[in-house]
Amino acid sequence: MKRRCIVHIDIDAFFAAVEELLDPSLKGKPVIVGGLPHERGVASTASYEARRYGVHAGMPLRKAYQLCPNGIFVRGNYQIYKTFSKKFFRLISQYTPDVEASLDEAYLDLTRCRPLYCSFSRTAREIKQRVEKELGLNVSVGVGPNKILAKLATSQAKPSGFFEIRQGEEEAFLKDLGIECLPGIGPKAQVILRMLNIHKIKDLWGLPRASLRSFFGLNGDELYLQSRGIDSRPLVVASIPKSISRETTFLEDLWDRRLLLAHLAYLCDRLTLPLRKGRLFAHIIEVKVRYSDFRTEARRHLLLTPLQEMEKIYKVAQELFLKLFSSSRLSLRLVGVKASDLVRARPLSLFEPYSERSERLGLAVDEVRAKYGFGSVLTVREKMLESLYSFEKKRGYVLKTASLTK
Ligand code: DCP
Ligand code: CA
Repeated sequence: MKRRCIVHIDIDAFFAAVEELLDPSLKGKPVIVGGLPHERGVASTASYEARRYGVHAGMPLRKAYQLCPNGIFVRGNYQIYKTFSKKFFRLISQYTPDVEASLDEAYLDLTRCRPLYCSFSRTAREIKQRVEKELGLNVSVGVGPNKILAKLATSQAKPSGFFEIRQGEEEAFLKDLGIECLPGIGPKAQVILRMLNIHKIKDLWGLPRASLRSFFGLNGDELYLQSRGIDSRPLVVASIPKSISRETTFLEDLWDRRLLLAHLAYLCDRLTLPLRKGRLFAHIIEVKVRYSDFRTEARRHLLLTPLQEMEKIYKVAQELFLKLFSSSRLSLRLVGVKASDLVRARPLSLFEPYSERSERLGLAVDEVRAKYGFGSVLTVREKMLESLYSFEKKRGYVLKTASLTK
């Protein structure tokens, strides 16, 4: 099988590093996040300076205070950490669609993107530099042919370093690492193995697979492979939703075509927000209406080139809507729009000139809205809703039943 290129990237002392970024006077000091010294509870993390005193995540705050009375204790703010985490994910996702991420660490599989990069090492280093520059946080990066080796490489790189395991170096890298480095070895397994005089990974190589299985059951098999740096697990990539839809029931049945289209435009606008966020494009746009007699009808359009842009999706939706609306003499109770058959990347069209303009426009609008609220950028058509709904700068128009389904 072709050697894979997995990059593992982990933010150093994440919560503490964010606190230092927010308050630079904390830089270089022992920072402990999770609560004040006299409070119940445990430390979420500690800066590397505080770790020198023996403080670590999960330690009761009182104990942390005993070890490090000069420490700066902060309660922390999860919402802020989450914002950094999202930015982190966005940035690294630019390098490959194959990303498995949790709060402050991620695996990137660059294998499929080989044609894009002349050197995986150089790209991995570039990712590290960009994250550090754009987030303002130090990260450690490990590169290897699978998840376990990449992660072990990162632990060698900590803090703030870069470590790559090249082809043929696996054995030399593993042999002198302590057995506690392997994720499959918890405290209990450590006790058993140490009794057998097994302390380093190379000591494990002498044990037959059957013995490991007799000690640890199925985990024994796992250990056998892990200790040899063998790991064929694929990345667990965030799944793509089946569809995203937005619909609303009107305050009272509506007949005015211009107002109906204003609703439709607004729903399309709300719909494209999660599309851009998830870097998704829709192959199918569907419009649904419910007439005043409660009959519901829908029409869909299959697109050859999947769409993400608000103006283009609205155009399709408007056409579908008008077909439904003009075929009935009834007023409407509800209108909705749905995007489905979602894909992560848009194939380039042979017949249209390639342009990122409209995508960039969408992202720019998102940025303004992130700063000034959803209602800060609206089209003239959407603004017609002013006559019906209350308006909040942060959320935009407050529809009666702005339902959200994914
Ligand atoms: N965390 C927590 N409780 C724990 C462990 C971690 O709340 N018991 C939070 C705080 C950490 C964040 O998760 O900042 C990331 O966890 P890590 O294990 O990656 O630890 P750090 O990023 O703090 O340090 P480092 O990765 O440099 O060792
Ligand atoms: Ca971390």
